[in-house]
Amino acid sequence: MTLELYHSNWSICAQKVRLVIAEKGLDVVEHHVDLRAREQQTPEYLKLNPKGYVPTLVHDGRPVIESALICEYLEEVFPDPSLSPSDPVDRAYMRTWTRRPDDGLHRACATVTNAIAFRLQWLEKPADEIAEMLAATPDPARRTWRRAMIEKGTESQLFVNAVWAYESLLGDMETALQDRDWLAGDSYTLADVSLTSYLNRVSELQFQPMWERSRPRVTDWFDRIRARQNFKTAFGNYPYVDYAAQMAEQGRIRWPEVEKILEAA
Ligand SMILES: N[C@@H](CCC(=O)N[C@@H](CS)C(=O)NCC(=O)O)C(=O)O
Repeated sequence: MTLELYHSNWSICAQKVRLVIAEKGLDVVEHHVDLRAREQQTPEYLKLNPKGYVPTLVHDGRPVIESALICEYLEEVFPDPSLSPSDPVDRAYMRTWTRRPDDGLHRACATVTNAIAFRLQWLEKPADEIAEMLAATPDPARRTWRRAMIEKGTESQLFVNAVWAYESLLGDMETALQDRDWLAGDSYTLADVSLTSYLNRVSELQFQPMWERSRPRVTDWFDRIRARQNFKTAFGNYPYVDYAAQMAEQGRIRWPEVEKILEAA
């Protein structure tokens, strides 16, 4: 049996899958995909993942794509230790959390990250390189989003919407955690796995006041999440020091804008 993971250290979706791999103690052969060198767009990689994204899991030669589905797949094939409730209704409830990234949270996360920090990496490049990258983005919605990130950054309405999406998520989490330790019940499940990297990203941007000021349950949840061994493995063993420093520096500069957006919510 061979498990292979195509991933990148700083990819939110790859972090999610690494949490499951670490929790279940699985051995994987790793392939690091350099997203900045656009290795995800090579014909060989597109054969595995036609969307040109990381992560991709390959199990005995057969690819599984989409991080939420990869997590469910690993849960199904390697059920110990369990990361889902035994009751079907509880499992359905768990999935209301695991689908949240695909319901808009992932785009919100990419928006805050790019509008604040990663756009600066593009702005250092010559205009014709930016134009070439945009022209090579076939999906017009994605192309428009990329252009807005680079040209407008936090001035874009997309940034405002992304901050509100986070605010709404954190409110829902605080409510859910009123009467239980973990998002989908008394044990740690894929619901908790699914949201970890999304909160971690905004904490990399130094936006923890979004929960530390007024959401004690989320604060406690995130402290317990970070104390887990799988978090230390899935994040700690895969550093991205330069990007983390850029996110922290730029996030601190932009925090007053975020506060204004939150006041207007
Ligand atoms: N829905 C996909 C999203 C994957 C995704 O957006 N991956 C990003 C990194 S977190 C990526 O590979 N980006 C490369 C690109 O946009 O070219 C999943 O959950 O796996």
